Amino acid sequence: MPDPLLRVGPEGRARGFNSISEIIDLDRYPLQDVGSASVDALIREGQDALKRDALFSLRGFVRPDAAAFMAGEIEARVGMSCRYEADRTSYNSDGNSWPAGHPRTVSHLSRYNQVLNYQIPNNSPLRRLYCWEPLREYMRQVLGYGSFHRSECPHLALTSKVAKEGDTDGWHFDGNDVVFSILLKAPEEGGLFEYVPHIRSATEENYDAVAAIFQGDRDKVRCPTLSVGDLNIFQGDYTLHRVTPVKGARNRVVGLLCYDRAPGTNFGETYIEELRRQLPGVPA
Ligand SMILES: O=C(O)CCC(=O)C(=O)O
Ligand SMILES: [Fe+2]
Repeated sequence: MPDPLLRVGPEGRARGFNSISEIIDLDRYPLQDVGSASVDALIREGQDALKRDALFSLRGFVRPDAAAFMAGEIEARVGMSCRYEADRTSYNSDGNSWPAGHPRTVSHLSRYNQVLNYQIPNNSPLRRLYCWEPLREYMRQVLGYGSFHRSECPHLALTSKVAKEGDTDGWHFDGNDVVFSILLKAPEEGGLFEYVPHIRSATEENYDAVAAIFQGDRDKVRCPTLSVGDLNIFQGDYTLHRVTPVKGARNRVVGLLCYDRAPGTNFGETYIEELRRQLPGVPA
């Protein structure tokens, strides 16, 4: 029986999606033409969107058949992936203890499967996209960073979260500089990405506003309509965000691509240890 996890044809070549133009809609996003008028216009568009909305979506970035293929490749790996289920706070620990009720102590349920970087094949079109230099260079210019690197975390640089009925990602800030997400498969209902733009900054935590969100204040909560194939970029360390519970039989599958300004970054061991404890076959 053919191994569903392998996609190498008899001639030894990967089947399908071998060129970046089969994966990304380069007619709409010719990012390889660095310095061209069309890429310059796309850079300005991204900068305006980030300033205005703290989120920038490249609509239809991944071609629909490539997105469906990527989702299939990920879903074939759910059985070997980590099942994460925990109440967790929205913040990484700052080493202080905070009084009960403070936003730093409030926890939210997160539950999903996560396929880790090293479980995604080298020839996966999702990885080809992640490793495509013009995308990194384009986003570096959009963000205005002098340096901008793919994360080198063996576990978390490139991952995919699979959320089935009832799964959700609670309110949180990310622990790294920038995440791109690509919706690879949409659920029937729910599984919506919600965020509060720029609720904190490097100098202002704005705890009162965060506490209000936790108490149900919806005033500043945004819920963009995301479609399969859209690539979204947001600065998740300043933008509180979550994914609402998935409803219905179809999974939500999202690709997550991590970047940092400093080269050679890894994620903190705490989350990785939690993940590893929930990986099938890993001793406790
Ligand atoms: O699934 C998403 O759309 C966002 C996931 C997320 O926020 C995260 O993995 O940190
Ligand atoms: Fe996040």
